[in-house]
Amino acid sequence: MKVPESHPRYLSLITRDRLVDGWKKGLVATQGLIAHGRGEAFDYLLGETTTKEAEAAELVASYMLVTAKKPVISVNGNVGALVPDGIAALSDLLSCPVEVNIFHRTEDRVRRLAQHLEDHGCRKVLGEHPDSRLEGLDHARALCTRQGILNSDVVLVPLEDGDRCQALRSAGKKVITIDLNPLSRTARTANVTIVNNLTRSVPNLIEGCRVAMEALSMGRLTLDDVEKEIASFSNEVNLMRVLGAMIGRYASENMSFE
Ligand code: PTJ
Repeated sequence: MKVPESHPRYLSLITRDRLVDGWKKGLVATQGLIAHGRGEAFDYLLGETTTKEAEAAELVASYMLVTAKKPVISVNGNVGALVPDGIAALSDLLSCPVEVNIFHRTEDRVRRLAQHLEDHGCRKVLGEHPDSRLEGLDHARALCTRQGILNSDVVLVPLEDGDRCQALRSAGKKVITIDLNPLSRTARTANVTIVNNLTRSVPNLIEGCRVAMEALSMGRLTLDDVEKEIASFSNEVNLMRVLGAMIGRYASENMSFE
């Protein structure tokens, strides 16, 4: 069935189709479809929009990414299926590798995801031949590469697992995550949590990094400004505000179902 563009839930429906398509191609884990449903529920509460709290987190995340020495983008099945072009554009801008790192690991899916990312323009895709492990994890997401995640300083991990987020932090990395659930362990463990749909957030990050890089090179922004902005961001406070915004939208006396 082709979803008509006039359908009020067009965007949501084609996003589902893209994920199902990714599942049929062996990119997305079956469990990824369930995870997406949970994300959709939180997105509904957010009003399916980029909130000002998400914008604040995206700005700080962009600053962290453009000033990182060895940034890396970790990609799982859902991310690869939903935003491959965005991941390619962001990694290009940052000149950083992309590392396939999946929870429900099969070598076949890793290979398919790596090929899919390359087909969408990612120049350096790691993860097919892991040569190290993150300490403190007993599952496949521990597998990583020296060229990528192991020696990185800043890791962007959309749709992370809480325990790997903790393992990355324990290994001294700065972790940026994109997660629609502000209550998840990942959201509370990361240095910066962007509570937004990754389909909206990845384009925002590309623009945020582009603007920050240009401002830094033109001298309109200094490294000092960037460091101050990063240091003044509190993930905990931002998450509380997101929760407030979710509840406030529905608790308001002016609530309407338009
Ligand atoms: O490809 P694999 O094997 O690595 O598996 C990927 C999944 C997503 C299945 C795996 O990482 C997993 O089980 O994730 P969780 O623990 O279910 O967490 C997924 C989180 O992502 C939940 O908090 C969802 O709310 C959130 N989420 C789902 N879709 C989106 C999202 N956040 C942002 N944008 C989305 N589109």
